[in-house]
Amino acid sequence: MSHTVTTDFDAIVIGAGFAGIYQLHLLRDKQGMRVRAFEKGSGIGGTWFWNKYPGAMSDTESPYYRYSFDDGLLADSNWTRKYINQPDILAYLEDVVDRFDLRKDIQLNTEVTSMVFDEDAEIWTIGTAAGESFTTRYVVTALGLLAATNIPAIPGIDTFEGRLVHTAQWPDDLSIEGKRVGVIGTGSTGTQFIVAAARQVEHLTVFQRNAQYSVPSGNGPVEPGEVEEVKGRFPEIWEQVRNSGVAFGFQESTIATTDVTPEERERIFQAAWDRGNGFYFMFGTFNDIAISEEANEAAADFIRRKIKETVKDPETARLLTPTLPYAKRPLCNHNYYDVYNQENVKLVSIKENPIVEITPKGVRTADGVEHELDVLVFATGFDAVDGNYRRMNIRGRGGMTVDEHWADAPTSYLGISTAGFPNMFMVLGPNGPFTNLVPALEVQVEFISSLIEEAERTGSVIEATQEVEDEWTVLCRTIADYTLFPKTDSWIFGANIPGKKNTVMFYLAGMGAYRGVLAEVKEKGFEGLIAPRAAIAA
Ligand code: FAD
Ligand code: NA7
Repeated sequence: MSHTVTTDFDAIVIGAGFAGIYQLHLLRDKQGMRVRAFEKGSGIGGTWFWNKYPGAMSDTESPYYRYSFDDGLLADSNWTRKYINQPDILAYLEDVVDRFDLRKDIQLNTEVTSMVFDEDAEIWTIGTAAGESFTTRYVVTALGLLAATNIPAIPGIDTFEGRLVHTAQWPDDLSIEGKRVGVIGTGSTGTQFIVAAARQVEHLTVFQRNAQYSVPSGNGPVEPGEVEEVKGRFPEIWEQVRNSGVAFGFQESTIATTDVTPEERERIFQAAWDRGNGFYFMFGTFNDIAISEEANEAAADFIRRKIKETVKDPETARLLTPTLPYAKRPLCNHNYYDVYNQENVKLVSIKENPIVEITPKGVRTADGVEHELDVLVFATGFDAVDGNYRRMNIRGRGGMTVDEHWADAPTSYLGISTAGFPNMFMVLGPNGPFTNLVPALEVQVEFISSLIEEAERTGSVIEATQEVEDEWTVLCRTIADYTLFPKTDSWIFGANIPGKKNTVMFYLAGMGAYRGVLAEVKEKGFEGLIAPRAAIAA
């Protein structure tokens, strides 16, 4: 029994991004546990440590892309623009780590390669790439859902003589100023990079597979006094965020596109276009864009017309115009489509003219053209959600690996616990909430803390039953099928990785509903998560 066995730590946290940092703080400082966090990077910050590409930033507006758990931290917070750039988010997290004196309990440069559960002792043994090994009663995997990089296997990739980088592994010494740069990928990352790179490079070649819908971000400096005014309203702001759908700090629309005249619809879309923000455009304008094909087409049509108005070369405009539904994670950028009016920017549709190979000098496309490059950037995204889990050797009950348990698809109960892996808690695991993620992970970290508290109090182990896990998977699938998101291939369903099964990976009912479920589970004594000891033994 775990309580009678001596372990190196009470709890181990893996990952030192937003989630791991907060989890370490709660377990160590509020629950008095012996905790260590392990991070494979040489610095803290997770996403914001790794993603140092030009243009890297949050597209959640500044007031809402931060922790809300500490009043003092909120009172001292500051921002200068509508969105926070990567260096400032990283600096914020560095401050948080110092403020709560967390650094001494974070072991950097340490990749956890294995986690093995001992059923008799009810403890986990954690192994690192350097060959260290540590025992613990609880493990929190705060591995990040967008942290395992995806680099497509393009023929000739190893022959390139210039610099070849993935946006999430941007080297500190790489400058693109005055260079000939190519970028593959036009998702959230690719479009951010394109806007920033177009200002610096001699020439930019954009290799686009599917055209994207991007709306303006409305980025710019904040008005004088705005920060103080917002800070004064933080209590009500967080109340709203936690009870909303997407948790982006605005009230979701309650009207359908069919509730208004075509003129009024146009006015609402235009107002959202002028205001900026991708989630606002999709969820703040009307309540049916993500669920009704007609409504979706109305929004898509508005954006397509904007592309036509903006992009001067008709052929480039055609290639930039999406034809699929507007149903990926909504994007926003500052002047994205305008970039293609610049002389030094060229768009190549690799849907119509595929990449054949990477050569020592650049990229050759099917039309025979060799695009010569000094730097080739992969903005090709991530093996999202379960990617980092499958890269580790995680063994639960009976030596079962997480890969075996997830042979069909990655699953969990509440995005937090998965059957057969006792006292292992995931932050942003499969089928967690699809929202602004810092408030979402705060909610999960706090729930995990209360689960561990309960386990300590009752001497039990925490583990989802297969039954509740299966029910949750069906619920997530049902909710997803009610939306249009499954109609396009994206990382939200694991459909961006060749060979990866297209499956539901998120709970799409929103933050308020998710919190409601967690509250109910807690009220019922963590039903489905704490099995009576006799049942575990059986
Ligand atoms: P991460 O920040 O990904 O941290 C996970 C950490 O775990 C990493 O540091 C990783 O190195 C470490 N790790 C993983 N495996 C191991 C291992 N085996 N051993 C040791 N350490 C390990 N979300 C939003 O809500 N709004 C946004 O605007 C937004 N913008 C984004 C922009 C970009 C470019 C990207 C990539 C993501 C963005 N996200 C955004 C999502 C973002 O990942 C989350 O908001 C948040 O940062 C996740 O924090 P985390 O701690 O859960 O994970
Ligand atoms: P995304 O959103 O997965 O975008 C990846 C982009 O790379 C997208 O345009 C893909 O085209 C393209 N891609 C992926 N694989 C290939 C191959 N094999 N060939 C050509 N092009 C390819 O990742 P991001 O990093 O932009 O954003 C992920 C999240 O991080 C984002 O939602 C934010 O939350 C932050 P496709 O569109 O699939 O045709």
